[in-house]
Amino acid sequence: MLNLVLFGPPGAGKGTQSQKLIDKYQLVHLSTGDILRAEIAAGTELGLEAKKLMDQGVLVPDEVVIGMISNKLDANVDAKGFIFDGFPRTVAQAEALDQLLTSKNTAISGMIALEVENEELKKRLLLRGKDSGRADDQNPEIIQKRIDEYNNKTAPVANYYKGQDKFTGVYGIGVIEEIFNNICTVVDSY
Ligand code: B4P
Repeated sequence: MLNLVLFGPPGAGKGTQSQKLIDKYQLVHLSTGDILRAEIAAGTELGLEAKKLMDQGVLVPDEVVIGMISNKLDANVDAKGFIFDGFPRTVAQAEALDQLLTSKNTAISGMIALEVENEELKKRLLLRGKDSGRADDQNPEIIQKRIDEYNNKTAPVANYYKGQDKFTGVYGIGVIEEIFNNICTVVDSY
């Protein structure tokens, strides 16, 4: 199985590149951000709780997102592989993901980290905020909070995969197609 973790700060291009990877490698896309937004749209209790946190730019509790991923893995037993987009975002989530995959006799093939400087991230998110309707993309202070959450809680996840010799960084500024080709070179080496 091909199981990819697509990693990077908010606005690095994870969602953008995931769509292209799904088409090329026929993987199931698991974006915790998308799953949470679907819960919000459906007005579930989980969605209402998540919305309060997401609108402030802070992470949703680990047990909530780990439970969501576990359900999605169970619902896709015949998948050729998965793209984990925006997950794991804490070391606890990374450990839980390893356990879930081990119980299914599979493992992460590798983490690909999109590397983009802060100023570019802010520019992209504010631009998307103009027509996405996403509250967390419209306010520079909330965007900064998301970047701070990333630096404090999520960046250490890279070391977790470096420790397993599964980490590769890819420069994430430039033409989307060229970044995609660089990612594919890494994927094809697994
Ligand atoms: P996410 O939905 O994961 O959102 P994100 O970090 O903003 O990244 P996204 O994938 O959407 O953006 P992309 O980089 O593709 O998370 C939102 C919130 O949900 C979090 O703040 C948190 O509260 C919660 N959450 C989600 N997962 C969680 C977890 N595991 N644990 C706890 N909480 C969790 O793209 C950004 C923009 O850049 C786009 O407009 C795109 O068009 C543009 N872009 C992409 N590539 C470009 C390029 N090369 N050049 C120019 N622009 C580009």
